[in-house]
Amino acid sequence: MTRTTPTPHPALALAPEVAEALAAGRPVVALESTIISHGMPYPRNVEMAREVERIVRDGGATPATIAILDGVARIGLSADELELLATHEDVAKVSIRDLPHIMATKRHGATTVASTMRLAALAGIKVFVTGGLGGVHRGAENSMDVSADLTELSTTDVAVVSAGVKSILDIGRTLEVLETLGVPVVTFGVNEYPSFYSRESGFTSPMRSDSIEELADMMRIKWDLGLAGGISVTNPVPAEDEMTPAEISELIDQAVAEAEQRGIVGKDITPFLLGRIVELSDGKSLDTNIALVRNNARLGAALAKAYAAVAPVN
Ligand code: PSU
Ligand code: MN
Repeated sequence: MTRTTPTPHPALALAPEVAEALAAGRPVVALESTIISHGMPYPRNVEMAREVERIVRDGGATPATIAILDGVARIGLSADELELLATHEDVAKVSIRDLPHIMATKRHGATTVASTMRLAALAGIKVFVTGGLGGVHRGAENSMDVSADLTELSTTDVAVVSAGVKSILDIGRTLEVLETLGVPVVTFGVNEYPSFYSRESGFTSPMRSDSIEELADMMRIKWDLGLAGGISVTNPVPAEDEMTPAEISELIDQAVAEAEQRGIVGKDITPFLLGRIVELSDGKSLDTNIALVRNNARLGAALAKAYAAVAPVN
């Protein structure tokens, strides 16, 4: 049987190795860039970006970091381009609605979970690794601040590997919205839904799987049934790297209070909170963040390989 692969959307610029891997039906893992430009300080951000690509390669898959450079949607970046995203002072945070504007004005943009998912899907990539998902913000019952990551998960056929939802967000309401949107939330290897920095959240995960092959089967079955949208694969931070809720929760409360006092709203909230938590924890939260992204890259590469083995031949 010969495999023909869907042609990537013509507006995208694929790195040659990514194009070759996709054409051959080999596993590819998408990676986001907001985490580089707006999620971590330099130089740890670019070190993390390079290391995650190496982990994906060591796991037998091709990494494809996604960003907008000079208005072009790029799938797979060079080392110099990762450095640019980590250092350039004018890289916009680009979620779904920002894509047309950044592309029309030919600027640089770092893509969030939502926009990375969409561009990955347009390229034909089915597995995407990140750190944390956006979600329902605390106080969203008044502010209506709900990340477009959630609506994107309801429509775009990509499995997103994350370490859960940070408690800078309202985890319970985020899980409720994901249920309403028909998004499977499946946690790998444990019953409790993790909260990014911690393996605990106080919420039981809606689903659990102990096998990567089973996760790949969920992807195949969901899309074969015509159930549009993604799957949130949740991978708890390794125990040796976690910060307990007792360690982190006061720092988060303080950062959230400061954001409120300073009137920070909208897309600036998440980068502000992440930066403040790194400062307030003397860098410990950054170590945890990097450790959980590494861990997700290992699972994502294995999942991309397992899915390539069961994916339908087009
Ligand atoms: N959580 C992190 N690091 C990040 C983000 C979330 O630990 O960098 C980024 C992701 O790109 C995510 C985005 O998609 O923040 C969500 O932002 P918003 O709430 O504005 O949609
Ligand atoms: Mn928001």
